[in-house]
Amino acid sequence: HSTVISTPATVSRSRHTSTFYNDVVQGLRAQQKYLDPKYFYDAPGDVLFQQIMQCPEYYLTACEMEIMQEQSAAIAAAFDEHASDYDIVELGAGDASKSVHLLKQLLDNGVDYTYFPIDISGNVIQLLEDSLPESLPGLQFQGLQGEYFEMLKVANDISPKRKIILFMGANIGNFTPFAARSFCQQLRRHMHPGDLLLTGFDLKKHPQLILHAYNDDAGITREFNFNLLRRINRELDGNFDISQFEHFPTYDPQTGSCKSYLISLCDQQVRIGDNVVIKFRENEPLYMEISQKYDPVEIDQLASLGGFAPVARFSDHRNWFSDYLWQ
Ligand code: AVJ
Repeated sequence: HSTVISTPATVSRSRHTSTFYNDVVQGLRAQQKYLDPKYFYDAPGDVLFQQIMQCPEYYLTACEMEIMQEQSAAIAAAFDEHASDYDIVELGAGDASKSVHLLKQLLDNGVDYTYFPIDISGNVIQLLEDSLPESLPGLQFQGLQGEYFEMLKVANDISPKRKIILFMGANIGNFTPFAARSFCQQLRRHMHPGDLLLTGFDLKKHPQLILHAYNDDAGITREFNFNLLRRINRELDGNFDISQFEHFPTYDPQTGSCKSYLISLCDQQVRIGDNVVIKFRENEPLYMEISQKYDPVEIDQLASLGGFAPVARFSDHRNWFSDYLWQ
């Protein structure tokens, strides 16, 4: 059991015509320069993100881990109350270190399901394929490497059962509230009657706590951001000089928008491959990522605008993080 299903080779073409290349060039040529945070997750990026999740400042992982460890029985009961004969699909599964508790609970309950972890990182999916047989003996699973909706269709083609979709780790925070709304609407269109969605939200809390989570003292989050520039240098033949950029995380407590930037420290030119030269002005920001924070009212609004009805909510003891079950 070790075949990862991934996007057909026609989609990832040679160096200068890949979607990665096109997205990077489009973002760097924009009036307000930006990069897509999904590209953080190459092999070194995966390692750095693992380290972020272990940072004392990055409370999100510990919060959701607590929810999964202590409330898996309640979550499984909610699944069975609102769905029957289902599989589990996880969008952005990562190392699945939180969801394994829930998966184990379902196995213990005798639920007959297949687990479909979906991730943009082929590296992550391969690691899961290698580790799951040991961590969860008897689990039926199929790793899917690629984009969420494309791979959700693949999961539905493989198995006709209803799907319970896990979208944990506050991954939804990587969308602006506007984009989160259209993501939820799109996701709902890819779901069938009787499917459920369990999604994790990082909640608004003291702004300093939030800012610190994205500005850890060891500088791992900074390295995580710089790694994307290094990836561009490596994979797209770029020549970013990392020492000429500064990591600048921000949090706006009013809107809940936590954004990180890399600030150009001087007027400079960056070359990508043979054909592209990007000019940066001194102090010009390169927008790297949003990690949106929500309050419960905003989450209920998002559910209803997305076409979902809230079913249950599971929170950690400090009420810093919630996993919502929607139908
Ligand atoms: C994986 C998107 C949930 O936004 O908190 C962590 C990524 N970036 N530190 C987040 C991230 C910087 C993370 N998500």
